[in-house]
Amino acid sequence: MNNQEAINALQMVRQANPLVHNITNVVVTNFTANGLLALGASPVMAYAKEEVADMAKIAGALVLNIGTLNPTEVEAMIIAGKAANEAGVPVIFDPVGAGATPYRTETARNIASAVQLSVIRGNAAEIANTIGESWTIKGVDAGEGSGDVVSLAKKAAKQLKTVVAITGKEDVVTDGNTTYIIRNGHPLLTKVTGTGCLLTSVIGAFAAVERDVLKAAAAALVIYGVAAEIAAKNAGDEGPGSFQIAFLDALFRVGADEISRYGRIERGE
Ligand code: ATP
Ligand code: TZP
Ligand code: MG
Ligand code: MG
Repeated sequence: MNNQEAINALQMVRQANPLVHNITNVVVTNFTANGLLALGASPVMAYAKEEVADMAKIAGALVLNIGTLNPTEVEAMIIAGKAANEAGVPVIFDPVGAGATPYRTETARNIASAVQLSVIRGNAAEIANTIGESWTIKGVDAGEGSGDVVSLAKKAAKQLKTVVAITGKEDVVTDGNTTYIIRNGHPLLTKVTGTGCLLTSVIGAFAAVERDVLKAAAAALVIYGVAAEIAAKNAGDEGPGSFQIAFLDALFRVGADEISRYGRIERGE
């Protein structure tokens, strides 16, 4: 995986304009739809258990996000996830806040066992808690944890048989055998709610067009991080509000030139 392959994947997203079915949280719905549109994908949010299977089957990817979970929605997520599995549609999971409450932790584990995931993306605490490791978490933000994030990601990938992306200042993505470290992004991403959730949906857009899900996830991480760096340059001094808008613009404009110049993706151990 290198910058050129990430550029190729971005071109595929923009050409194919894949439908990304999101069952996500109420905080980030609008930002997620706008971010996917800016990137070049086609978002749809559909939640009713009566329609989620039909929508998931025709989508390029299904994104499940438990940020503001409730039992009705969780039931719909599992119906959608199983339908996507049957239709060969990749399922991307964001276990928002796993570890913060027992209900969230149990739900994250239930979804990960009921549905074959293609990618799970979260902070270190969320991934750790989803696989039964302890790691402290405060609400939906990663707490202090000890331990090696690369080892945690590999362990989760093997246990859940999926690609795992753990994000933070640096991002780690692995299928349990091959690992990449991505050193892009900007601290202002931590001051805009939903930037993690949108990233999970952006991984969905890439997984819809690139069958190698490890490459798809790595491409999404590097492009997202480069877009954040561009946005910070254009509007960062103003603060999170201007950054949020500049970031949507950067997802729309980011291209081969910036990715080859600023992309920092490395093979890990
Ligand atoms: P958390 O709740 O822990 O913030 P999250 O779900 O919001 O988790 P993040 O880990 O914040 O997800 O990842 C979202 C994006 O922000 C990723 O592209 C990541 O690389 C980037 N990011 C997070 N922290 C930093 C940082 N300190 N510096 C640069 N980029 C960052
Ligand atoms: N509360 C429940 S979901 C949510 C909040 C604040 C959004 C979390 O978004 P992200 O992308 O993890 O920062
Ligand atoms: Mg964050
Ligand atoms: Mg999150």
